[in-house]
Order: sequence, then structure tokens, then C-alpha cells
Amino acid sequence: MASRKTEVKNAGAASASVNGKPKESKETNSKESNGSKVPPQQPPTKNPNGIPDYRLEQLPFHTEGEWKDGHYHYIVVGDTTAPPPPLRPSKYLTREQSIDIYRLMITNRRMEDALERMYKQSKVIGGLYLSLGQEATSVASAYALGKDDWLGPMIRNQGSMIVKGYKPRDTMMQYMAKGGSPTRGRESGSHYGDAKKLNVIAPISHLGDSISVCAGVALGARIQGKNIACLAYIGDGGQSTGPTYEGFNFAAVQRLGVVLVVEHNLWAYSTPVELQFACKDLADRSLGYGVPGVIVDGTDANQVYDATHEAVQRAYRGEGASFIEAKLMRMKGHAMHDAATYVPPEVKEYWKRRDPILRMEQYLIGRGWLTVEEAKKIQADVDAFMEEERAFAEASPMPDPAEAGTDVYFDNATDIPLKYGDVRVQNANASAKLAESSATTHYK
Ligand SMILES: Cc1ncc(C[n+]2csc(CCOP(=O)(O)OP(=O)(O)O)c2C)c(N)n1
Ligand SMILES: [Mg+2]
Repeated sequence: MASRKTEVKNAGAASASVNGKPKESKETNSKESNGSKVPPQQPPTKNPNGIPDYRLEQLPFHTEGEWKDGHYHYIVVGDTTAPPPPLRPSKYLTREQSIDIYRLMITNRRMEDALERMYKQSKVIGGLYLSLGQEATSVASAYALGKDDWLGPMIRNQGSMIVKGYKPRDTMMQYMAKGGSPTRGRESGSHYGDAKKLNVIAPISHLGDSISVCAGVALGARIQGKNIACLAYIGDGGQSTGPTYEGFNFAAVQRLGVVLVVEHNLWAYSTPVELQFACKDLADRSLGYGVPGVIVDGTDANQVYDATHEAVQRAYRGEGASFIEAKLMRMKGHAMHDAATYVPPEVKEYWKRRDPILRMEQYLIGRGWLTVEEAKKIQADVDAFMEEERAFAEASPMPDPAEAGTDVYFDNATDIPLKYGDVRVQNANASAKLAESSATTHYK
């Protein structure tokens, strides 16, 4: 399980973990004593191309473009009134872990609520990209990582970064370019990571380019004798880019443990998916890459966790890359300047009923794993914690102007530490002349 900061852990009264480890509990995961308690698992359906689809409902509508009174706008074709299905019970998550994910999703949302307020107060300036409605995909996927694994987030995966160990105050200070922020005020956006401690690759603006970096990290670990998982994300828009294909294809061919979560949130900026690609399910592309692919409901934390957990375990066994298509909805505009008026209101209403936090709460209560009072207490504790984080971030100083020019460019003399062991490579034909053997080094 991923390492998380104690402060975040302590935010919930019913905190399920201590210093990143689950508390001792009689209930372990489903493989052990949970077996008889887990409600019967409904097997996944298969899409027309044989891809397992774990969702308990299909999207009953689509969007079409139309000219009206000289304006181009989008209309919905189909029914948007269906109530949401219940969550699919997880095969692996314990009660404690499920409550932990619930609390981390609330932490994700409350942090973004605070950032939005700070933006409206002009304390945060520039781009602010929120993930309302996407918390289950960010949190539950990152929750499946182990401490040696890596994360290659996109701008909306603030929840994944919290799971990996960033504190809300880090993100808040980053957006205000404070001196104590992860980039120490050198940048005021989401482009920050930590290659030393947290194993997080800073998001790269160019869509798809971080996937090849994730492949490179997994390759680096393999050269050091270890199979790790590297969790990469890409949007329904970003997956159309060449670098997405190149990076993930390399991971597939080299059987590197890159777990690609495609966040199919129906919009890429103001472009609906109907104008972005011609296939119905992006997971079909896993067939072209030659890796296992699955479809999950991205608002169901259990489905997201189970699919990522299985992909991470494959990575550890050296079985290579996996492709997970998480279907969900981007409930905010692209960034704060975008009110997303191009999204038909009934589409927003449909997805509002599929709020991932609300659904998880109903699941936990329905299963007898949480009472209404305990849920309220967790929410109140996260609120109090977030207020402390906000106050700390706002009160923290701006960077020292005298240092503004330092640490801007990467120092090529920087030693990149080996994290997993000594480099192990074989020389295929060391004595051959360069023209006879241009690839003398082979990765084990
Ligand atoms: C190669 C590239 N092209 C265009 C952009 C500009 N851009 C940034 S985000 C974005 C939309 C991305 O949509 P999607 O991948 O669906 O992610 P979402 O915002 O929905 O999470 C665009 C066009 C970019 N950053 N990189
Ligand atoms: Mg999108």
C-alpha cells in the first residue's frame, strides 16, 4: 500500500491506518477472511471486442453537435434520467482501507474547494485545474501502489499525489508560488514532483510525454533488478497524441510495469469525445498495444482499486504493462477560466448523481462499515485539517528574491541515485566493432 503522510491519515476520526500501515484488524482482505462476507461478485461483461467491462451500467446517451441560430452547440441524444447503480464490492479492499480511501477522496475534494476559494480571492493565480467527480479514479488507483512504485500524474491527479504523500499545504503553497512549496516558488502550477522521496514524476504539459518517462523509470528499475509499477494517467483527449502511443508501446514491447489509466471524462477542453476518436471504448486500443485492457466505472473507487491492484501485481511479476479505461465525467471546466457552458446541463445532472464520494459513503453505510455519524465525523475532521493546511500555506512566506535564479535549470552534474540495486546489464558482443554490433548492451 502507498505511503501517505501521517497528517493526512490523522485527518479522519475513523482513521484506518497508522503511519501508512493498516491498523491491526480481524478483517483482512477478501482473499483471507473477507471471502464469505464479500457480496457475490457479478462477473464483468465483455465489450464487442472482448474487453472486460466491470461497470454495472452503460452510458445511455451521447453528445452531438448542432448549429442553431448561427451558433454551434452540443445536444444530448438518449436518456439521462437513470439512477446510479450501487458500487461493485471490492475483491481486495478491507473495511479499513475502504474508509481510508473515502477519507482521502474527501481530502482531495476539500483541498480543491479551498484552492478554488483562494483563486477567487486572487491568492492563487494562473491555471487551476480541478478534478471534481474524478476523485475515485485518482485516489483509488494510487492507493494500489506500493512504496517503491512511481506515479506519473496529470494536472487533475491531485488526489493521487495526496495518496503518494504530498500534503494539501504543499499543493496550496505551490499554487501560490510560496518559498516553502515543492518548487520553492519557481513555478506556480501543477508541474512538481519528487524523484528522491515520494517517487512522483512532475506532470509534463505536453499531453502524453510523461508516459515515456514512466516507461523509462520502470526500465531503470528493471536494470537495477527490480520490477516496479509506474502508474501513468492520460485523458481521452491526450491519448490521441503520438507521444502517448510511443511511450506506451515502448512499455508494452519491453514488458515494463506501466499501468496506464485513461481518464475518459467525456471532454477534452471543449471537445466532446465524439469528435475526438471514432471507437466506442478506448480500452480497445489495448489490443493494438498487445497488453491486457479493462473498462471500469471511474466513479466507483472499488472498481478502480481492483483493476489497478491487479495491474500492479502483474507489473511485480514482470508481466508488463496494463491499460485501464476509467469512464467518468469532468464536472468542472478545463480550468477556472472555463465555466463549461458547452456541456448540456442534463449531462452534468446525470453525473452529479454519480458523485464518487457520495456513492462510496452509501456503500460503506450500506455494508455496515460506517455509520452516518462516523461519516460526518470524518468530514468534519477533514474540514478542520484543511483549515490548518490553508492557514499554514497562506501565512508562509514568498521565496527570497536573491535565490530566484537558483535551481531553475537542472544541474547535469547531479548524481542520480540508484534506488533499487546495482546496474545489471549484459554485454552481447563487447569485442565486436561498432559497425558490426550497434547494440552491445542488453537489458536483463
Ligand atoms: C500535445 C498537447 N496538445 C495540446 C495541449 C493543450 N491542452 C492541454 S489540456 C488539453 C485538453 C486535454 O483533455 P484530456 O486529455 O481529455 O484531459 P482532461 O482535461 O479532460 O482531464 C489540451 C488540448 C497540450 N498540453 N499538449
Ligand atoms: Mg478529458
